[in-house]
Amino acid sequence: MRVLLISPNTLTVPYPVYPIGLDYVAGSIPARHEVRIADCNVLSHDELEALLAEYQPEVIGISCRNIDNTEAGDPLCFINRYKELVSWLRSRTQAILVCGGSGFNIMPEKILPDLGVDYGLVGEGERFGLLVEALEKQEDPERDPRRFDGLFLLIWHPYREGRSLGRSAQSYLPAGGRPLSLLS
Ligand code: B12
Repeated sequence: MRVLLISPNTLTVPYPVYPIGLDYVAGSIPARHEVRIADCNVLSHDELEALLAEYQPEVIGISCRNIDNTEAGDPLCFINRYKELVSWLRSRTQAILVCGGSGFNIMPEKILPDLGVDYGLVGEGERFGLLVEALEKQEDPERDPRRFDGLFLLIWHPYREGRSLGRSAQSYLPAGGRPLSLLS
């Protein structure tokens, strides 16, 4: 499959950071898939648009590293920017959208439905490759969620084509995992 991993983080305080988490996610994807990383620190909006048109990704992973800047004196929240990115991507691609990252992990049960992505992977992204393989085979990850569980949880909210399929988002608690309230 053609996979695009996007780091939308452009925060420059205290300095721009390399999206190293996406390297780990990329490394989990078997080599026969094609993977590209788009770091918005160095890629303009127009360049991202051109990349989408040329590459035609089938799966897009979005890294939500920061949900806010944790600055009491000058607070910034980035959730709306992620939402805008998701709707912009939806208007330009049919790709399956997957969210993850350290900011996302803080409250995935809130962020996932708010963004309206197709899947959210909670915890380490090294299981992303399993999800890509399942999607390629058109398997429904919901049928055997234990395959994707490590120490953490996999949750998803099956939105397609901008609409909810009417199913509730699911969460699964493997042994040793932390509890997460089910989405409604
Ligand atoms: C090191 C660090 C820093 C360093 C970064 C140094 C550098 N050159 O990279 C410094 C001190 C500069 C820093 C600054 C900031 N940080 Co900081 N930082 C961290 C820390 C401790 C580790 C980050 C890291 O590198 N992890 C290692 C990588 C490999 O892991 P990862 O990115 O999490 O990626 C994994 C998963 O998240 C997941 N994943 C990631 N992306 C994706 C995408 C998909 C699709 C999927 C499926 C999975 C996935 O898979 C990856 C592999 O397992 C985390 C806390 C933590 N323990 O995670 C905070 C943390 C990321 N920082 C945070 C914050 C807020 C900031 C600042 C805004 C603080 C500030 N006001 O200055 C700035 C922002 C900087 C910027 N420009 O963006 C918050 C973000 C959460 C939030 N509140 O929004 C965290 C989580 C701390 C916290 N608990 O509040 N930070």
